[in-house]
Amino acid sequence: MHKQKSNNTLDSKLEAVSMSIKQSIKNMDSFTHVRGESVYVDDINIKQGTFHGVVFDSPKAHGKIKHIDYSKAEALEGVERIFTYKDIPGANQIGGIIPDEPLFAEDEVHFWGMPIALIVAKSEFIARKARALIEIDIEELPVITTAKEAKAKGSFINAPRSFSLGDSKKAFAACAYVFKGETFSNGQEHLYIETQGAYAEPQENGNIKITSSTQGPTAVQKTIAQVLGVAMHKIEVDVTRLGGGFGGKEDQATPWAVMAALASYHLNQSVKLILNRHDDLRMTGKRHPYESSYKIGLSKDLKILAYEAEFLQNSGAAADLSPAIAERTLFHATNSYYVPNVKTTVISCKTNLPPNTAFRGFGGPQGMFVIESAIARAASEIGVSSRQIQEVNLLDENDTFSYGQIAKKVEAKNTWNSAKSIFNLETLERNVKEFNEANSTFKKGLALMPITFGISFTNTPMNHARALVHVYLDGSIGISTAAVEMGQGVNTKMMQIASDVFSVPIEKIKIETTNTTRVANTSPSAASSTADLNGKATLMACNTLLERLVKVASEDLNVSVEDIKLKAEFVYINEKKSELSWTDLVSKTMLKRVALTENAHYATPEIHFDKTKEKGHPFAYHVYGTAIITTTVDCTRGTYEFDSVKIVHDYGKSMSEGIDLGQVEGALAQGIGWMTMEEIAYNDEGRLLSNALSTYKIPDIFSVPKYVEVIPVETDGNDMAILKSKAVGEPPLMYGIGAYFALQNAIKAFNTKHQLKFHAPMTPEKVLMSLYEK
Ligand code: LUZ
Ligand code: MOS
Repeated sequence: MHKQKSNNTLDSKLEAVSMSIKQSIKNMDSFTHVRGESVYVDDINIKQGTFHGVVFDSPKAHGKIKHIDYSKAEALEGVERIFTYKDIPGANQIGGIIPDEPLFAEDEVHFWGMPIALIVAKSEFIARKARALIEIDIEELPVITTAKEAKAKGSFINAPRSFSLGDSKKAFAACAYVFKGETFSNGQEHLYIETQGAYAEPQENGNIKITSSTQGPTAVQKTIAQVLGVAMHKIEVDVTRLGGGFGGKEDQATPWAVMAALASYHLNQSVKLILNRHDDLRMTGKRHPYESSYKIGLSKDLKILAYEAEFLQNSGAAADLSPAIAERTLFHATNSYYVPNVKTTVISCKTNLPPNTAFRGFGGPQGMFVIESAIARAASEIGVSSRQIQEVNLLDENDTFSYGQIAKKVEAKNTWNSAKSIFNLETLERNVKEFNEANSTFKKGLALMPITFGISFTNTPMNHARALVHVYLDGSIGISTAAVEMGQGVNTKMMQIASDVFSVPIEKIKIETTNTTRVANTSPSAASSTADLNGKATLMACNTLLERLVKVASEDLNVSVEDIKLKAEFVYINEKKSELSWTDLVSKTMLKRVALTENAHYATPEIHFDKTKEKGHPFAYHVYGTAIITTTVDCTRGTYEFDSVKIVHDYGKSMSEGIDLGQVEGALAQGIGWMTMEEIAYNDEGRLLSNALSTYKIPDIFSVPKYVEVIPVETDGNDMAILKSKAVGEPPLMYGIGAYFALQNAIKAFNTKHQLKFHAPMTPEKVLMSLYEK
């Protein structure tokens, strides 16, 4: 408690200091990135004698394994050994939330791409050749690929969850308008540039060190220990950085690390396992497709009085993180709107797809798409614009979310109104109208997209982190946290914090690899919370060290502690520079035998949630914003461009403006991709058809918006955010939802007979069909 307090006062002291570096700070990883020197798992210098693994996976989506013949593969020159479930000394189980997922299939397969065996050979090439020699006989069972089919057959992951507020049934009776409808949003491939992979090295006494491309080093450590049947302390997991994660490595980096560790355990040799792109696309889960239905009720003056929705989540063949993702869908089902009567239900449906998993937004985007669809439908039926309905229902201070949290420091109306005035919405709308009147083969559409996103792991116990800070004899600093750098710039933010506290340049600070022996029992880097949780812990550890150093300085200089400050690598007494430098102070502290190392633990205060009542205060705070998206559709071809995306975003008080802008731009492109072009396709047999970049289109330089402008909304910031700099990883992805509705508006301008569709992504093919539907 005491530490938390001093923490807050220091927060405000630091504000002035951080102003100076926040504008100019670059992502410190970019220096090695641009020179090609950044190290990923595949770049590690491997030990002599290292073996290479390739996974043998199921060629059918559902069935009983009748027979597997490994003999030809085993006989191939250079093949060392093939590992199956029979070689597992502990539990053949990797399920994180529910124990329903084997590492290797035993007698049944549940999805196309399900791992059955690991082939270990002298080279990856040989292992791959051996894989082609394995013969398998599967007796096929019925395949479920959609959530609706699963529901009809009673195939579920767990029990449904429901949130409710007020009395929706009663409220519908009092509504002037009531509309019902259905929506679909498809999955999304993470397409991290670095594919899944791990490198396991045996140590003495049966210990194993694993370098993994994971967002969750502890999940990897814990699961390896469980599968090998050994204590966690025998397993060390180390992460330098990831070439992208996006949620795809929160849980699903684990199996490959476990396989490498298992082979290394048996062979007492180093084993490297990196999925190639094809294998990665086929074997790993993606964003969950959702089939949903809604019922929305409005008053004469367009107030949403009641909203009901049922979300069918296509969870895939095992739970993975699906229950947590389903929960976040409910948390964000009403997006930025206050709805007094709500009843939402989510059902995790078990299908024969690879287990779907975390993806930036974590079920939130799927929930928001449904209420935005309901609003668009209502607007079209009533004969008003969506904007009119959105605007009168925006969340206000002290409104209650359906999960019981009271909205505080709400910026929904502020960002909305700021976006309207700063970007001159009237002019933008007039331009669209005039363009559409003057052009018959090209049409423009415009949509507004407000966002409200809750920050914290919805599972309260996960909201904690630790930092281990060393000040070395020469005044340089080393920091270890649970934060995994995956391109989001978290390491740079950690450096900024230490640089602020000690007033030393960034060059004196090193962020160490994320390693389970230095920082243990960690939550994954996820939920947009990594900088907040690990940053707060880093701040606490640095503050404690600072207190100690200042005390030594006060004794040495014979002045009181209150008069001392560290500034630009010198001790200042009452704002006047003394002779005592940072380096001298550090060595004096050492000579006095005062500790120059500190470990701090941070746990988000105030948050709680009661899953039996489905009420509580799960989020430290919310992030708000509003985007205005304009598109031009080529009505001959059905192709489109996004002319501009203009955003007013709630950064709080950004501590790293360039990094945060990068997060907004990247998330926006990813959200637009999900809504408009990325089309995952499985055939009825459960085989992934979009299994290469030739059949799966992600946003490129030609398809990103021609113009993106992001204006920070002026706020006081929030003390629960690190240095008042709000979480920025996930929230802006949901601006992309506006792209879908901008396209519908352009289509409507061309074809008045067009019936609104809520079936994402809105690919050029679908646009073309809509343009000419009768
Ligand atoms: N991961 C998780 C997340 O385990 N819990 C969450 O609430 C969450 N939210 C967003 C992204 N990842
Ligand atoms: Mo996540 S979707 O790993 O924050």
